[in-house]
Amino acid sequence: MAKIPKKVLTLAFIRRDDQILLGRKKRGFGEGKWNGFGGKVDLDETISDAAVREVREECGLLVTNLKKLGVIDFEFVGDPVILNVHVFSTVDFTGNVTESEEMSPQWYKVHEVPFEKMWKDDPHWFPYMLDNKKFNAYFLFEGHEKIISHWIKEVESLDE
Ligand code: 8OG
Repeated sequence: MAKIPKKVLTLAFIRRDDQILLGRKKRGFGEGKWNGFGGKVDLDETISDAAVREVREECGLLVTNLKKLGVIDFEFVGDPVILNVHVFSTVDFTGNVTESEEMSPQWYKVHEVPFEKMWKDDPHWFPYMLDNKKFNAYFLFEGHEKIISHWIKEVESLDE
């Protein structure tokens, strides 16, 4: 049987008191949507190294103590590639929040996260992430705005 190609991506969230740092994506995949910070893992780096690098590139902060909280697979009807997104969170960072070519960052109160301007799946798994609960999830999209099926479950541990 043919192997399903997976594209490994990072997605990191930074917390401060009752706030979470989100960025409005200025270009490319998910343009206009608010999200955490992340992107593709390079061949020569670990997933968590990629997560640190992407945060620095996209909002200027140097993060440490990233905790992996979730792994989500996204499938799109008609596309053989599965997006395998590794979700991290941390409260530890140094530096100043700066806008980048890719992201316009802004702190939001955790109960004021703008789900109406985010990916449709986010309201399903944000509660786990915001509660620091580990989870696995799967979403099947038709286009970029419609979820056809999904599952989500809390887990004891996640593979590194
Ligand atoms: O390199 P690029 O910016 O294209 O990477 C895509 C980023 O978007 C990466 O951080 C993973 C993240 N991402 C998806 N799908 C979804 C989604 O449905 N919800 C959220 N919150 N993030 C997503 O690729």
